[in-house]
Amino acid sequence: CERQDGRPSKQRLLVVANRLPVSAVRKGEDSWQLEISVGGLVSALLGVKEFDARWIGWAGVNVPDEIGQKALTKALAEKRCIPVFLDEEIVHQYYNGYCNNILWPLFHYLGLPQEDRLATTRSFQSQFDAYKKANQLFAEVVNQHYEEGDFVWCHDYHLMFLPKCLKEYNSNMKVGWFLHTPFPSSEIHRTLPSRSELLRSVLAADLVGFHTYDYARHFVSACTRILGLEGTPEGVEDQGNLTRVAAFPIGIDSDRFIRALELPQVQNHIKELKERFAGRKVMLGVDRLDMIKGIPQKILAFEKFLEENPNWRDKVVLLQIAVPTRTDVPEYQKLTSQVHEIVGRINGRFGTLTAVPIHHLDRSLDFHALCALYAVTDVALVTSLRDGMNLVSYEFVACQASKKGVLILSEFAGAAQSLGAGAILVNPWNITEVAASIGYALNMPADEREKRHQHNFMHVTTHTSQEWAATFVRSLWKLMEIPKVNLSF
Ligand code: ADQ
Repeated sequence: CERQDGRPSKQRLLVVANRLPVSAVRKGEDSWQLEISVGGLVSALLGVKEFDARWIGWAGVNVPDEIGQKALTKALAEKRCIPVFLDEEIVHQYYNGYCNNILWPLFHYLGLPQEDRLATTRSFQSQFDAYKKANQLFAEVVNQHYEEGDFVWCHDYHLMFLPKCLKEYNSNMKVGWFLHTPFPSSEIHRTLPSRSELLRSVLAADLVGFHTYDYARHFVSACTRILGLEGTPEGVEDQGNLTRVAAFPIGIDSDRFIRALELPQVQNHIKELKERFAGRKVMLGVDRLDMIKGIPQKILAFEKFLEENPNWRDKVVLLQIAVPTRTDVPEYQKLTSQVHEIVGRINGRFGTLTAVPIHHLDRSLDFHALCALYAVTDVALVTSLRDGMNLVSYEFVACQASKKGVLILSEFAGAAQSLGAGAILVNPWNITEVAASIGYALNMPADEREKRHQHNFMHVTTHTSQEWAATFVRSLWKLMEIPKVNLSF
């Protein structure tokens, strides 16, 4: 499909992320079943209609044989996806090791698990080598599929080495890189043995994006302090080249949530939930079961609230939906048992023969059930210890047009910068403060709830995922008109 001037009508976009937006299950030697996985990044990019996008990433399975690889490649092509094949050892060292055991906790200010500290220090170099090797494999696949004029958009902390690898293949390639987690203070980043190599590699991109202005500022100051480069209002200057650095706050496809509330199956769910919890206020937590989400802290704050407010004990219920992730990692298994232990203790302490104060589910909910839950909630509790943005807070607001419930939100989630004026902001480490906020939220008068909700609803429905993706790609486009500024004379 071409325009009159001979150029294709839609800009081609190669989206590169560690995981593809589908999960693959092998059904036979040469047959695969694919399921779309729904998540923040997937729904954000599905909304980008003005680009001709293809997705490059790992399918999440080990496929050692050629027959399997060919069949999977063919099946994925129908979904406009291109696989990167990684063997088990690389996945172990790159994904479980360097990405999840080192970068993820570090970028969320959590440090390394105590007992792992020395072991990780010893294996650091081999994990970083695997990380670079994996990024190189991604680059090879991108290069094979790249056509002159394509934009390449790399995502997240798994692929910080990718911009450099891509530019080594082709210095004309237009490359953007976006981080979905926080970028920590330079004082944290400088503890990484590979600190300089990672920064220099990211700087090879033309455009570098973060959720908030603070994360962008931390990145620029890490480049200044660690690499001795100059930070400018537009970005970072490295060897005569200016790399643009900016904030692009992500959003959700709010219409999808608002429309879903009208569906009969969602309405039925809502009716059932209202009957089930009649006479009680509903508080809700929806999180991946991860240390960064502050689930134990949230539950302890709820316990404190019940302790201090006996009159509320049979009038409120906390529904905590926690989808397990990284279940093979001991630290995550420990977190699961810790949460179960606290929930059991509190239910034993405050439950009656007919009702318990906390319903904790270790699983994922389907989209319709999730919308119904959001709609019947009086108070949502998002108590992340750190969170790049946090889309759950946005999803809750989108589903609250009739109820106008209250959002209690961690000041350490990126969303605090956009929903702060409508939410009650808390320090999740301070359970006394969170408990007091629960009381405040449950007793909040209708006019204050209305005002706070309107503020957040306006933001969530106007700063959508589609806007986010389109703004990032348009900014990359603009840089094509103003080629990467060469400041050396
Ligand atoms: P996550 O850490 O996964 O994302 P979040 O932004 O809250 O966090 O997105 C989670 C998504 O998974 C939401 O769409 C939510 O509905 C869904 N989800 C979570 N628990 C669920 C459950 N039990 N059942 C069903 N669905 C569930 C990372 C960063 C965030 C950043 C996003 C996008 O850590 O800070 O906001 O990427 O950039």
